[in-house]
Amino acid sequence: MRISGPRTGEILTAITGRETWPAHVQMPASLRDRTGRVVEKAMAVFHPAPRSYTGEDLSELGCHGNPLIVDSVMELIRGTGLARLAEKGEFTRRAFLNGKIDLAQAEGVGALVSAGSAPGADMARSLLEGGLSGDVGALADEIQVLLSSIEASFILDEADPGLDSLPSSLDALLGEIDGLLEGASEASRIYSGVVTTIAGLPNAGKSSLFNAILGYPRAIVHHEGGTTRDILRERLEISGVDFIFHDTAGIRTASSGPEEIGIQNTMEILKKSHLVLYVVDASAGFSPGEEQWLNLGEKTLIVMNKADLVEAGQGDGHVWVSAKYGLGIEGLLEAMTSLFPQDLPRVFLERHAYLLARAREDLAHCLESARRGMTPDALSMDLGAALRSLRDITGEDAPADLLDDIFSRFCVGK
Ligand SMILES: Nc1nc2c(ncn2[C@@H]2O[C@H](COP(=O)(O)OP(=O)(O)O)[C@@H](O)[C@H]2O)c(=O)[nH]1
Ligand SMILES: [Mg+2]
Repeated sequence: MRISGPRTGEILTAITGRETWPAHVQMPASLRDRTGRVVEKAMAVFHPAPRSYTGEDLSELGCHGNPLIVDSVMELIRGTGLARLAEKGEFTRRAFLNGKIDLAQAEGVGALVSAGSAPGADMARSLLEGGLSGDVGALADEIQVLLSSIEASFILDEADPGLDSLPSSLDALLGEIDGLLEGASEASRIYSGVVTTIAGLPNAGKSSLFNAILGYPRAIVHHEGGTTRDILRERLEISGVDFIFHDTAGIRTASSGPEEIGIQNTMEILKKSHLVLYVVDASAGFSPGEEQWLNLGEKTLIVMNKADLVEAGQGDGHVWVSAKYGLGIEGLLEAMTSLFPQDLPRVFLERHAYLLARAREDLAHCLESARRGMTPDALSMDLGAALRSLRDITGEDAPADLLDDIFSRFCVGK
């Protein structure tokens, strides 16, 4: 557990009896209550300001993980009357307010804690280490240079506003932002895990495909329609992307009882899906009216199953497999992973993507205005707006309610 704030040293002394603490050195410490009883033998380290996570005096106590012991140590600290429980994200918020990290990096801390996949954790770590902040800072600096030369020309008539080279500079900036935004929406899926639903008519072979992908018989397969009613869920990492597979009840309208409820559940999960594997029995082909079930998720791959029973269609844009005989599964997995970027993008949080897109809009508007020969005044307004959006990413002058919103999603102790 961590203690931070100007009175950290006093608290440490009160609970350990030790008067002086060497900086950044871990020491064994007996934590005692007021009667002198040892509550816990802990390891303690004192980080004096400013070389600490929060930038203030900070101490870390390592104690045994048993919640009973943790509670009694917390009680001991609270009993000094010098401390209170931290709010959600308060350590990181203080680190931000004391200039140890910028807002994007602070968001990286939160993202790291709640990442739903291994690549998600990698993206969060890069954010925390300042990857995006560096890119955004460089963009902002470039815009600031353009803006400064235009603004200088307002004051000094002879100063060159640099309008000749402005369009090419703006072009380059737009390209850089496009590069950052590339794959951003897929990245947010990769971060949390790709919600993938296997859907199709009864008996298309959905459960067989689910089993073939997982590599073991997870779901019951039966020649009778309506076998699968509950949604089965399994996570599998394929080429660095976490897919969360759902095997569902076959969709058909003429159904009742538990099967009908199963189908309602299927519709719900379909609408929440990032990827739908829509399975068709190739020996039967598409049924009339089946198109309405396609494209309910964000992306859809049509999987023609039972390829062993028919001549495979060539170049029809569908993926052909035989789930029963495990044929074509590799190709399907490749088709799935190719829908997601292989190099992890820098931008995976909505707020960053939104602000970058806004900056892009202002720069594009500026470029158009420059080409139409608009006044430097109009150009500087666009550049100023773009700059503000970029500065919002790293949180310069961030309003308190934005900080509340961001840090309230953290857990206590971060
Ligand atoms: N010939 C053939 N039969 C298959 C294939 N995949 C599934 N089946 C059969 O189709 C029937 C329905 O399969 P199932 O996976 O339960 O379909 P679901 O209702 O869509 O989940 C079962 O009898 C399976 O053995 C395949 O690739 N080839
Ligand atoms: Mg099934």
